[in-house]
Amino acid sequence: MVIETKVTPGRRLRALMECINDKGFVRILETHSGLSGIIAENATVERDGSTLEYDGFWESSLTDSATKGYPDASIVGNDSRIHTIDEILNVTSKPIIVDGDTGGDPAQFRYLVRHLERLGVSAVIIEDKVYPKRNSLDASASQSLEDPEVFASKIQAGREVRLSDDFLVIARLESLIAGVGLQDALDRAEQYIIAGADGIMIHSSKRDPEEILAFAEAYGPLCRRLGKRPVLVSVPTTYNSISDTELAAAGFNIVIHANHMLRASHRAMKEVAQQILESDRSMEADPFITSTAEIFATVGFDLVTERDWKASLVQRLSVIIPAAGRDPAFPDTPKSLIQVAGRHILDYQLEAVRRTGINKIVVVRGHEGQQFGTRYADEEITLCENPRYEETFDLYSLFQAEQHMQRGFVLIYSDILFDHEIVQKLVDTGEDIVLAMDGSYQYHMHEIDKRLDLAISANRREVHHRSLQPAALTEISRLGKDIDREVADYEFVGIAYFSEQGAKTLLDAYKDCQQTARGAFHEAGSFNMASVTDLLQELINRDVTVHGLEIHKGWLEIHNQHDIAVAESEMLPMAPAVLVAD
Ligand code: SPV
Ligand code: MG
Repeated sequence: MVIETKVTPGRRLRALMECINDKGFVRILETHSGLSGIIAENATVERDGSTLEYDGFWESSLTDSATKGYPDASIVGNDSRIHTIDEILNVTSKPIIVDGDTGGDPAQFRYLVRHLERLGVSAVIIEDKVYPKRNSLDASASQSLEDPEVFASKIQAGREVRLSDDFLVIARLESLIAGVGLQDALDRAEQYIIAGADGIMIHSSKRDPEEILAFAEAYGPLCRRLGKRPVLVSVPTTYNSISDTELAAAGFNIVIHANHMLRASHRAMKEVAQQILESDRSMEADPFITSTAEIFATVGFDLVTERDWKASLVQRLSVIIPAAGRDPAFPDTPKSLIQVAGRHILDYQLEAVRRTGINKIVVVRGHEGQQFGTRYADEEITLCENPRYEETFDLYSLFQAEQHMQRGFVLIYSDILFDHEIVQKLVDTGEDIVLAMDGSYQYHMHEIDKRLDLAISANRREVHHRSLQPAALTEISRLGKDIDREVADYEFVGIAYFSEQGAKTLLDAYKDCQQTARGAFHEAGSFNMASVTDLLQELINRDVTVHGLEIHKGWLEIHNQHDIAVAESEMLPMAPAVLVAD
């Protein structure tokens, strides 16, 4: 809801008439602010197995004025009204009907119509009274009717200036309010319909619906005579014993509950203001007021804080790239510095990582470490050293960056190209240890006889079949190169996220194993020669949950010249870091 609400002005504008054509009648609720709009938009009731809701909103002159503390007497100007309308539009998606008062003079009305149509308002209703008008529900107010010809020309002016027929110009008859009777209302209706009115609103301040029902009854034959039937509108404020369903059955297409949200809040505010004074504190008012948490949720504050939290989480993270090892396929260069389309793999990695918002990037160098030279000194990466790269493996390299792990980190192998979204998705899971897992490895051509980092999922069956979920989270039960390709569910992509807690768990296990591990360590001959996957298997064995996030495509491992050729061919038409491998 709220900022997540997505509708274009044109789509919203058309939705009112589409809904009337679809259902025959629409139920409209008054709103006077963004908050009342959100509440009206989301109100639902279950009845007879279906969900009832409002089809749109009424932006009332009475309640817009009252919200500002003003009487409804043409005092609040159009600019202010439009400001309120815009507030409501901004946080809702349903159609809005605007109470245009008398519309002002034809020139003013033209500008109003243009503005409302551009905003995505579906209809404006103007009343045939003389400016400045007085609210219709006050029996003591003088109600001077406009000359019907003058009013009809105003309707025409509004229709001429609108850009599409979807925007409705509705004429409101005040004959019954002014006490000049049904026949005057019918005569005026005829004149306004001939002038092109898209709808007729018949207003009444009687407690009994009799006179508007009499109008509705005469409206059918009148329209048949005129050969068209503009939509018929009712505002049952005083005659509210009649139901919406009964009004629809009588021929009304739009039923407007015109001021109830404001009146409800007025009563509630008055009572609570009184209560606090009486109790000398606010505690007694608590049962009558909404919790701040619900207000936050209603206006989408929780989404703001959630995003803040995620953003700050990402900003605190480091990326650690162990790049100390020697790859026999590229004996003369650190893997990070392998060239793909004229740039180092590390360049692509830095670019992708920075797109996630992570600024702290740590590279652990070893073999041919001097080649990093000064090239990356200015690039704000931190270099760590693994001088024992010949007698150790990637786990040892990773922990040479131990001081950069504390606030959580992302591990990225030095020989992969990847889409930055993979990193973002891992962090977004909110889990402590999450590995990016490719579920499509079985379908890949692996021309080299490389031993892949494979994984078995504890619940693969549940995530295997087709799913609307763009990314499925699973629990890893086994990880390593010795897993039979036939039984493996995934290939580990070489990107893993460790939250602050996840990093601590990993670090504790590492320290522990450093003290206790003797001889072979999982798939490695010794703890020194262990891979990160060996320590992750150790965690799994210690009942730590290691999650896998299933991804498809978006990464490529550079293992030989063929991989480089594939990467280069895919990059040609694309931005360098947006690589999609298959
Ligand atoms: C409004 O809501 O401002 C209206 C309807 O114009 S009524 O108050 O009944 O006149
Ligand atoms: Mg009004």
